Amino acid sequence: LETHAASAPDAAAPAAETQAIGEDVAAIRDLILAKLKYSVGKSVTAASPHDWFVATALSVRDKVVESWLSSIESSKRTGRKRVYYLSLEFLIGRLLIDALTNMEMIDETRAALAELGVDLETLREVEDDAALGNGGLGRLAACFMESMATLSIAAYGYGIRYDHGLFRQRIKNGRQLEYPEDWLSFGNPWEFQRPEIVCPIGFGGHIDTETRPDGELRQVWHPGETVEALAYDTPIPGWRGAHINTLRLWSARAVDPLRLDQFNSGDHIGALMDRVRAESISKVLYPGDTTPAGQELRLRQEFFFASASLQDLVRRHISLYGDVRTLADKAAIQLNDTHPAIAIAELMHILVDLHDIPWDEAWAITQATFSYTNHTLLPEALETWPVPLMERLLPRHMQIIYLINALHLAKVSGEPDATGHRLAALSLIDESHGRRVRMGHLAFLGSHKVNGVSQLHSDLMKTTVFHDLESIAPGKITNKTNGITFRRWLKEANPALTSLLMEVVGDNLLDNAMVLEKVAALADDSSFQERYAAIRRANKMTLARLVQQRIGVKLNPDALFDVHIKRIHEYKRQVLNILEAVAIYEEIRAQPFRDWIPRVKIFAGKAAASYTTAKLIIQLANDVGKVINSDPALRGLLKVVFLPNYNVSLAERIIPAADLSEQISTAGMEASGTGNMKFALNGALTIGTLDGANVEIMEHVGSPNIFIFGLTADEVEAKRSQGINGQDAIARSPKLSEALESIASGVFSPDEPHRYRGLVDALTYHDFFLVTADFDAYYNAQRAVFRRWRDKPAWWRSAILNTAHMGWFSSDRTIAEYAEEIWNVPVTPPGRK
Ligand code: B1N
Repeated sequence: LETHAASAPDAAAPAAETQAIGEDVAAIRDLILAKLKYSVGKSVTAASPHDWFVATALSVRDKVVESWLSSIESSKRTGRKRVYYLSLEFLIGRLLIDALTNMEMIDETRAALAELGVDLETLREVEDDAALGNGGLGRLAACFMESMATLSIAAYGYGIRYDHGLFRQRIKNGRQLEYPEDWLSFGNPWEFQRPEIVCPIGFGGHIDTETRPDGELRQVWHPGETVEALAYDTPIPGWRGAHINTLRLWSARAVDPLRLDQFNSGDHIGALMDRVRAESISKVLYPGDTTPAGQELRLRQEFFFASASLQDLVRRHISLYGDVRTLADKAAIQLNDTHPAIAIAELMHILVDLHDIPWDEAWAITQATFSYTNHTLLPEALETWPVPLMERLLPRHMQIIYLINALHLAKVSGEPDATGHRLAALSLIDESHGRRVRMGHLAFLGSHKVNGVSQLHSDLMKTTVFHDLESIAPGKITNKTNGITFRRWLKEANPALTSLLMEVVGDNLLDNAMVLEKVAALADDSSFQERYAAIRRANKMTLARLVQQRIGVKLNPDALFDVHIKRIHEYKRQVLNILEAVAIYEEIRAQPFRDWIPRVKIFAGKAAASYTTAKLIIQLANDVGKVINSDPALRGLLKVVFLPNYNVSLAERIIPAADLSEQISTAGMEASGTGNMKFALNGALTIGTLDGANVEIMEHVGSPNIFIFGLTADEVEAKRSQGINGQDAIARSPKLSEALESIASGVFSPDEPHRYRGLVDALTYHDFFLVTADFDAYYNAQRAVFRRWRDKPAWWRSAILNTAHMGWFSSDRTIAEYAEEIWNVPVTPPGRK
């Protein structure tokens, strides 16, 4: 008896826990069944996987909503300062696994579904990606939303609820075809329509001048056209579900659903014209902007969501605090690039025209409220709008911009170095090719802080586009190196690796990523290396199955998986990688029995529909793959695959299976990169240039554990100033000239031998991205990769050290820096609430 009593607490504890989990599982199972029946309207026997997905999503959503309402209530009660993240893009991906993970319900839900004979992995796959973004900028916004919730910041994301997200890519005969994406066709279980939250958005019209009771003049804008912005809210749970924020996306609709008189008089289509025109604003992500109509639609999108968001947050502020003049104390607005920069003029319009705040005071409030993140220095991506278009679409905002500019230029024109050249560089209006409004300048002037997204990029901002503005506002530019959420990019994408790491560092890994450093001590431990390598092997098997299913190519899971996945762009230099593949192909054919390392080159990525060269690069990758993959002389030693329709979900599959991460942009051109961080965290070694955040990744993982090659940003600038002809570099490199020659002569395009003539000519005579200049350095870096790969303990040591030293790249760290240095809001780390 005594023995029994003494041992009882130990023995009883796990039993009680198991029982609690058992109860949870039963409760979750019953809730899913109730959702299936009463919300989906299906019986167990008739339910499709999609029905089960909706029932499961609704059941976890109940828990999310519970916590969401208390988060909102608590922010209200405590009078906390709110952060508003304005972004034209949120590249969210799927939400089921994310919500289950952050609500810490995943194991119980998997078990509950298993009791019902349903596999959670199947449900995961039927969810459509929310692809409301193009690439890194939109994915960053999604990672930031998750980290802001995790750190209990009272934050709102504001954007557009596009009916159609990023196009679906199909590859036909090696060529990219674009199809509309239709993520809402089966409904969206995560969102709540808010029919009561509707903001009128004006366009065009005219301005009257009125005299106020106090004798001052007031400008009154009478828009010629009004559309409505309708709110849809999606709750965003942070890690452990302790705090939940709102992503509010606006959908456009006409004030009147149709012109009834016109309809009844027989003009059924004409009666709907206004509606079609209004709704086109939130129809598609990134409407083609090669035509004036396309450009105008893009500007309408930008103003539509900026104005709706500003009206909404000002209304909230006034209802809570009664006085718009305290806005900056209670609200921080972050502009995700210049796409929402018109919000600066909109806030001035609200303060000055609608609330009678004197101009100078309004400008001080505006600057104290806004901050701006720049994401690119590429001249073609710096937004400018033709003055005539702005005057027609937003006449009052154009007036405001002119006044901001006049006061700004008046301030600097008194300075001794105020030459015409300098004033032209500082002006909000670019006069060099037709008069255009520089949105970057507007965002800079209207903000108290401006940041770049990696140290190198922030430094370059000061010497290039913002050189002159920085000189009149020293210290305004700061750096906030990007980060990624480890909940999605470690735990959800690579659960096996996460479990292994937690065995070492403890189960607070996702609360404080810096504990990963503890893993470094095991980098040389052979049994740890074996377990780490076995997880990679399993992930590669899974990916190989997916590749076989999707494109019918069989991959050897023991080959080195060399992965290049991102948007297709000349500066990202997919061509450099393809050229190396061609060079290796020629070598293996020439010397088939050297001890080649089996290798798979994996490409994925979308090209903008109007970007002809990028589409040709996709075709080249596919053409090269077709020839290489079917050449028996290679005996499977080299494969080149292009996986269609790259998106967040595909990235979650590919990254945990990668051995080598390609980050090979021309130095100085990739602002940061965030894919680079996802790979290194999951233990792929990077082959890369000293560009963007690669520089900081090298500093963290250690230069022996990353393969850096090529010209630096300074060298790129120097080289370009001497000319960008590639002939010398080609002449010096037999491997490069041979590879270019075979591509140009049609070895990979026998059906159209001259298909790549133009591409090769451009590299030869006008190589702006310095592919030819960097080729030999890249080729040699790839040989260094092979040497490491042959030495397996050395390879796994480097891989483990990459994982161990990537904690700093958590978006929790990035967001904590924004909170402290830009927003002035407190953060509460998870795990100690
Ligand atoms: O933003 C990412 C960075 O990691 C990437 O290096 C950077 O290229 C990317 C116009 C953009 N910069 N600019 C854009 C997106 C859409 C658009 O219409 C520009 N995207 C980036 C996150 O900082």
